[in-house]
Amino acid sequence: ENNNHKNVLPPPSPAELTKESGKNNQRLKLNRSFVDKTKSAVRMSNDHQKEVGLEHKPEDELQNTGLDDGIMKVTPGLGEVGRPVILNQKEQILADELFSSAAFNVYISDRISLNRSVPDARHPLCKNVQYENNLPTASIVIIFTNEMWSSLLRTIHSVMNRTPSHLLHEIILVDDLSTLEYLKGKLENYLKKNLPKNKIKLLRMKKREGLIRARLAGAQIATGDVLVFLDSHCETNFMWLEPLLQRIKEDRKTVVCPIIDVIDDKTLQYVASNGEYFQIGGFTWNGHFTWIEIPEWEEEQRKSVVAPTKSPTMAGGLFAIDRNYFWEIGSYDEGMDVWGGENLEMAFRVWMCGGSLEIIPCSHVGHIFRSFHPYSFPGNKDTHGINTVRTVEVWMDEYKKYFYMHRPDLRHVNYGDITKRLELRDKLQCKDFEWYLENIYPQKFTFDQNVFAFGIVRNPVSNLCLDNLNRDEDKSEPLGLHHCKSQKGVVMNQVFSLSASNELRQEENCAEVLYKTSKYQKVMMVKCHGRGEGQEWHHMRGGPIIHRETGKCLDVAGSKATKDVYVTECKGTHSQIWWFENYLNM
Ligand code: UD2
Ligand code: MN
Repeated sequence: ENNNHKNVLPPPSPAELTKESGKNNQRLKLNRSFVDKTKSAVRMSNDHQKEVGLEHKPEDELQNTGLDDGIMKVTPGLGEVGRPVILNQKEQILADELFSSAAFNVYISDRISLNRSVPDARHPLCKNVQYENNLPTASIVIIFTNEMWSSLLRTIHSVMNRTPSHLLHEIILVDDLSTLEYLKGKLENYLKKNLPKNKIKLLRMKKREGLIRARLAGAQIATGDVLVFLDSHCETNFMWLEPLLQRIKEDRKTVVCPIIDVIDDKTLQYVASNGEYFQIGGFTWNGHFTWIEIPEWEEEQRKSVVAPTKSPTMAGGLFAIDRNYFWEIGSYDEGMDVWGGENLEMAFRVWMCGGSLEIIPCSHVGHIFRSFHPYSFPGNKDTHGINTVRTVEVWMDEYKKYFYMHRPDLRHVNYGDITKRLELRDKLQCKDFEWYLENIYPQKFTFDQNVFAFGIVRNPVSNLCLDNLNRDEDKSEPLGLHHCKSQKGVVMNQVFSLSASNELRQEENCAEVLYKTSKYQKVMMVKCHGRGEGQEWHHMRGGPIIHRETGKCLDVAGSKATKDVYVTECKGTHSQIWWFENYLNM
């Protein structure tokens, strides 16, 4: 697995956030086990069959229906109101075998009605919001490559079931060269037979174009007022479309996103929170999308918890945009292949060129977040990386150096021709990236801004440097030591800052002493909380790095390369001396 090729993770639910970490904290790493798999689950075991009116199936028949053949095997009642489905042991084995073809539990998906109901995921206040009668109409563009039959059709049916027909101009399906047999003739027939002809268009790509060019092709044939893009494994919620259209009617230069609810990849549970807590989009300097908290000033500015909320970036899959504005603002970069990076590109472009990007809390759409890609990447290219190079080269100005710091492997990659995109930026007279950071994402941490010191952090005697040892930055992991790397700028694991608020930090993670009892205390890298406390460190050029709360010093003694680092009693020994690569006068 390519470590740089991370999938977009689902936003956290409140249940995932511990009480302590509270609202100020960054999200914890996704923990799929937070879903209570037993509560209100409809079980597919024999003793629960009466409950859902399921007739007994002999074992050998079950064996035969394991295959994903694009045939629905619906059990009435299963998964209704978005409830999780729990399989018995035998079925779980069949389901596990199918899992890799879809990256979600397609065995269960095939057994849930295409018209299943979902829980109302909206904040109660949304029920009082009034929408105008004459809203603009929508062209819903759904792109897919080898999507499973049941998830694709459930997406389409959920749109049909929960969208007022006068607002639904059309659904445009774009098949990005699927090879699954049932997505060919059978799909055409199904649509003809079961869906209103005048509302459905099906477009087939002649070669594998990737999601960016597939969306462009769909947008080209659309004729509604607004374009709405959806992934091919979604379920729309109550009144999902009206709030999006309303906002675009008020301001045609706003690109709007629903809150994306989690449809659990293992149980197909539609996870509905109380609608109050959600996060907005950010990015990391290594070029990935990430969920961030709503900053205080935005909470104040938006007046109500259900009012449109400005977001620096978006996840990418689910959004609505005025159709003419989509083309005016530069649609997509058609030089981007397969998957990844187009969402940050569009977010930077929209903000920098005079538009805005918002999450509309009263609009909810569920999405199956998958932990790997079930489809191929032609040529095995890191398309996320290369697409992101195109993005940083066009939009990030001198800030691209931070990206390359993390991705030295992409410094000399062939990313194709970007002249047209640079011309676009010029033509639209867009603002620069510094403006974007200052005005749209001022909370974004930059290594060398508002810091006392930054760069690699060396203990001269041992020639060991602080190093995150490539550990998972989304989890709390110990801080480590490694031989100092000599090459400047290609040492992302060893770049730290001593921030103006006295944090020893890397991107969104701060060093903290968590176990305050033992003699050698480990230092953990955890999400920065900005409150000082256990995350406050003091340091002067060439002196010790002192943890304020415990009064102890970072020490290489008792440790060695590629091992964790500790704090010990401050003794003024050589093992407690540190130099940052750069000190700034502040
Ligand atoms: C997220 C977005 C996705 C896209 C991506 C970054 C959400 C919920 N999803 O990843 O829309 O912005 O980040 O690029 O925000 N597809 C094709 N051709 C391809 C590859 C994919 O048509 O070559 C389709 C695929 O069938 C799916 C959609 O594109 O309907 C998005 O792909 P994904 O679901 O694998 O992406 P996801 O949700 O991990
Ligand atoms: Mn998706």
